[in-house]
Amino acid sequence: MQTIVFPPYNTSPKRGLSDVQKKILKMKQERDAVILAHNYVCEEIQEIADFVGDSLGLSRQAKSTSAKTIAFAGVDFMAETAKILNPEKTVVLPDRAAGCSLEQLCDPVELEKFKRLHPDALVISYINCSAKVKGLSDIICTSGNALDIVRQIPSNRQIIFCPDQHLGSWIEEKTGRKMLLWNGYCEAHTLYKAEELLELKRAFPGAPLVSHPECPKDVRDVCDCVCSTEKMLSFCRENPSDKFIIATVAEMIHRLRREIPGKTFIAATSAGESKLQCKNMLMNTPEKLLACLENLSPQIELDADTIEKARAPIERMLEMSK
Ligand code: CIZ
Repeated sequence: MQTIVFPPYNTSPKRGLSDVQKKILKMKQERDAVILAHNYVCEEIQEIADFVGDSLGLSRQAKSTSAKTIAFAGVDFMAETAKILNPEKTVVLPDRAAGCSLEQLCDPVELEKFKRLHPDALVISYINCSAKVKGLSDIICTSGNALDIVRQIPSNRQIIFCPDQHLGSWIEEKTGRKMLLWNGYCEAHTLYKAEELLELKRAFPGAPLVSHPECPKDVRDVCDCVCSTEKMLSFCRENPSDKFIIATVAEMIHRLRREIPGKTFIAATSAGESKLQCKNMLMNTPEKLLACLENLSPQIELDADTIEKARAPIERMLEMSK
């Protein structure tokens, strides 16, 4: 087994910014832009972003920014969410092809048909879905607030949960609530094998194994903590261990190291690789971020009707997770 161990972060001496990072910061001023970056993008972008976080934190930042332009380093549904919350602003994404398997596995036409079979059910959708699917939903959630949101729904109300079957089954386990689950999955997190993770635990005795709820149940069952990326920070900060095995997209470790510099993080292996990668998040390179700021392209464009329909369930999520 070949794995990557990220030793404690060395905060001093700090290496200087690269030329492209400096150019991005200059162009950001010229464009009156804010750079929002997801926890899963590369370290070079995380280092210079105005805010690095999960979809919930990023949505809150997108809603409150006064900048004219939002440069979103992440995948398309995240940048779309920023646009839905700020239709008057310019929202750019470094690579328009950066999508998400969960989004692709939930076709709005199919969801509409399914809703017709269960007309009284409430639709809660994971934020990893298209703007059209958001528009067909009653409430959006993230992995960080999903438990909280589901617990607020009256127990006699049927829930359709889409698109992630694994996040859905984790919510069922934690809340004791049965839901109608869509059958989507994250093509990255489903690459983990429970056996490989158990082998890592044996190789690093005493290091808690932390995974994301997008992992399948047999994988989650061998973990010490299952939580959203944001909660991984508080778990690793508060837990007395000085070493953790992290089973989510490996770029998450950059943020963990920066914010918890005294500890060591081990990237969990997946399908014969030394770490888990998300091919869509990897499309966010510093060069493409610079180009999208320079050209104000590619931009997120959504029609007014899609924005209006998708906005209400996102706002509902923000209200329910204050
Ligand atoms: O909510 C998000 O941003 C995702 C995709 C994962 C997480 O747990 O932060």
